[in-house]
Amino acid sequence: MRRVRAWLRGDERPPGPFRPEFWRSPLRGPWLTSVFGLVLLVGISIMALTGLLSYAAYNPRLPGNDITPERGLLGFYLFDWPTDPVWLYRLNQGVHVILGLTLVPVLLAKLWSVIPRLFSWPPARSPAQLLERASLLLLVGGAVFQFVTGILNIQLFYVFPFSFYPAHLYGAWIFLAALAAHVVLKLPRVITALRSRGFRQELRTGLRDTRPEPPDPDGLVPVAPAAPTMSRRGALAFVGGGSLTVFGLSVGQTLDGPLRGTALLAPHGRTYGPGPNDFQVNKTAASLGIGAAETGPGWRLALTGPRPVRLSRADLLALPSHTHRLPIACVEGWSTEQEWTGVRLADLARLAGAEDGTGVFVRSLQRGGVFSHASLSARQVADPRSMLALRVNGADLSLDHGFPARIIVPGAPGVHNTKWVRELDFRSFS
Ligand SMILES: Nc1nc2c(c(=O)[nH]1)N[C@H]1C(S)=C(S)[C@@H](COP(=O)(O)O)O[C@H]1N2
Ligand SMILES: [Mo]
Repeated sequence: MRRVRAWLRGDERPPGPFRPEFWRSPLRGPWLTSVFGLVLLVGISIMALTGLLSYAAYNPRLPGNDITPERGLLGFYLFDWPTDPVWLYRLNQGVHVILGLTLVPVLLAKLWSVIPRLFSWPPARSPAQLLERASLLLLVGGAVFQFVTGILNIQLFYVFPFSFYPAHLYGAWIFLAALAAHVVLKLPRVITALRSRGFRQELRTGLRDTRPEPPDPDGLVPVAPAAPTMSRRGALAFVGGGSLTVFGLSVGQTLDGPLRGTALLAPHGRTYGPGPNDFQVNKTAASLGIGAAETGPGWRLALTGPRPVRLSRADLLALPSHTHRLPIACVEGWSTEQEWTGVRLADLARLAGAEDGTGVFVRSLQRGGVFSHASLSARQVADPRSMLALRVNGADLSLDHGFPARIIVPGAPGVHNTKWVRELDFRSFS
């Protein structure tokens, strides 16, 4: 009892990880932590930029597109997402997802390198210190939360009890605020630490000459270091090798083509359909209960506008058709480029009597869920490559790829390429 009181007063530390002697790795120290921290800072800055752009790409100001309508001020930077270059969203999302995966080993290494700080005792000596530690909770918790929700999402493994989009968006802002404070607070120490040892020199230092860094005020350097079993260069190679492995086994799902087969960590398997339709499927028709009944000869496309029209697939095939190679790029990081043939959205708008400059609200046969509808902007409708696709790679669309008709818009997120379209409702959004 007296023991516990002494711990609580801070006169004595509880045993185990709360004692500095517990942490013995001779590699821990401000230099190594700063190297990992710097890599993360650069990487996470790119993650933040691509993440916020990814949100803008949804054109969330258009009706029905936003999964986080209560975003308030956080939408301050939104802009009308362009259709050119067509690879913009593909690149953005590929970088966001693949870089995120690649940074995982670095994040783990960084957390490992500072873990003694988690057990510093007493937990706080002053209100200011308490505040600092609370901000670290947001920082570490925020980082772990963003990486875990992101990775679970690309695995389509929705085990968390909340919706991914708002969680990942609001989580990002909380994490970025904590990160900004952390960087401002730590920058002077990082600079000193990085100057304390030459990077090249460290890469030339083998196990035999590996010594602990000099004692530091933060207590990262062990007071009772064990003999090294790995050099700093070995630790960097280990973490870097882990990152390279993750990168090498995932990048193929973004690059597509022959490299698709190398994406062993990609969650979606490898074959998807017959012949020309053999490319990645997001959700299959069967999984949504869409079958021959509603997609068969009785299917009609409704064009809603000043002059409503109903068209069969044969009617659509008789209209002027256009063919373009365009990507489907999913928010989950995979992408694929295919040759699509169909009718221009702008032609369909004119057919429905819509004025120039109208957008379109697209409805799918699929009922319910965020995929059952999407708004496309006036700019997207006006692009001559935006189409209601009927065929792909010279064959009819397969049911899984959206037969009888689907949307293909250059540069749009995959989720706006609505499959199994039943209605195009041309409207002015401004
Ligand atoms: N109706 C409907 N359209 C949809 C989807 C869906 O689940 N339902 N998935 C979207 C998403 S998230 C992507 S990435 C693309 C994938 O198209 P694909 O399955 O033909 O490759 O379709 C989009 N269109
Ligand atoms: Mo997607």
